[in-house]
Amino acid sequence: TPRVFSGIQPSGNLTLGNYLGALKRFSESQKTGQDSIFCIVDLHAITVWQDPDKLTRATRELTAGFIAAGVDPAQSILFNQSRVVAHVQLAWIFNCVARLGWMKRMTQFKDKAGKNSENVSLGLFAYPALMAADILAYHATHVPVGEDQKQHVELTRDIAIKFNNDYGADFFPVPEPVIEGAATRVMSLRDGSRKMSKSDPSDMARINLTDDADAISRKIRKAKTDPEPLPETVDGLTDRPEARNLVNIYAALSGTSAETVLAEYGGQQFGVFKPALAELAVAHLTPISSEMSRLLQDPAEIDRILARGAERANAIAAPILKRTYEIVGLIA
Ligand code: AQP
Repeated sequence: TPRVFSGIQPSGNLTLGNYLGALKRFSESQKTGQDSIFCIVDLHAITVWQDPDKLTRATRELTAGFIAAGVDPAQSILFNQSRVVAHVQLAWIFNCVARLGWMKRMTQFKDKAGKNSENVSLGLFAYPALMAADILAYHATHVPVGEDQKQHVELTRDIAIKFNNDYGADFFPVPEPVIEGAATRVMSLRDGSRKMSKSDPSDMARINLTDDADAISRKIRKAKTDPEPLPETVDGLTDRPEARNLVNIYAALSGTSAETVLAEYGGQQFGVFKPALAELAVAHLTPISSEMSRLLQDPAEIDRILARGAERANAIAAPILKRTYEIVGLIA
């Protein structure tokens, strides 16, 4: 049976990229009635040092973000990763299955480590093995993610296949990345060649889900663009990364395609398009941010939601972990 798993790190402010690439699609996949598990991956977040109080706060904020974006914790399972021990236990097994060479090819590690790779945490390097454990601990089959996570899901597939081969067991399903929609890779508002990211030092580069209407409008108005009007067709967006990004954001927010957006705005100046985009983004995002603030007024309730989610998650993962140990020959 199909089962969806996906996670988001509580590593800062949720961005429009996280919303369009992940959250919005999670609530859509839930509507199809699929069995879905959503995880706040706090153990991934600490691969880069996090202030402890901020991490706790970001975990609750992200929980509120999931719910405000439409994930129903009574239907889907919503919990924080560190609460379910199977993730780390399975990650160790996968550290022993994955090869060093596979890890060295991960572009996210190379991007995040930069030139200083001797000095980053071992956890940052091993991150994809933990991510494989997150997914496979539930025998998940579908992983909705943004484009940036595709390589990690492919590594998860390699780990599942190698484990099954190494132990002659047809045990782990080989999961599929699900990357669809108009905005699978939302780019920075300041630089069309870099993805919009929670941890970008420039706040003007991203729209945060908690931004108010003024901030959203200002960031869109100041977004980097070229001086040309919008093209009539999507072919005209080639080599215009900033224009393409804004058109894709408009398409994703309005649930249409870039073609449809250009049918309306092709030939128009950014002076016309940007205010329309700002209005659309404000209409879409401000109800989410006010619902988040409302939920955050009761942190104890958020903690109860996470605790219940973790119990349900553990009930699925614990037997899968036990069977994995037996397959490996560990006395479980
Ligand atoms: N710019 C983006 N466009 C589309 N999808 C995106 N995602 C992230 N950025 C974009 C998707 O959001 C989900 C959660 O991502 P994550 O928290 O696991 O970490 P990330 O991919 O590394 O995202 P960030 O925002 O850039 O975080 P930091 O700055 O902490 O590294 C994933 O499904 C991801 O694809």
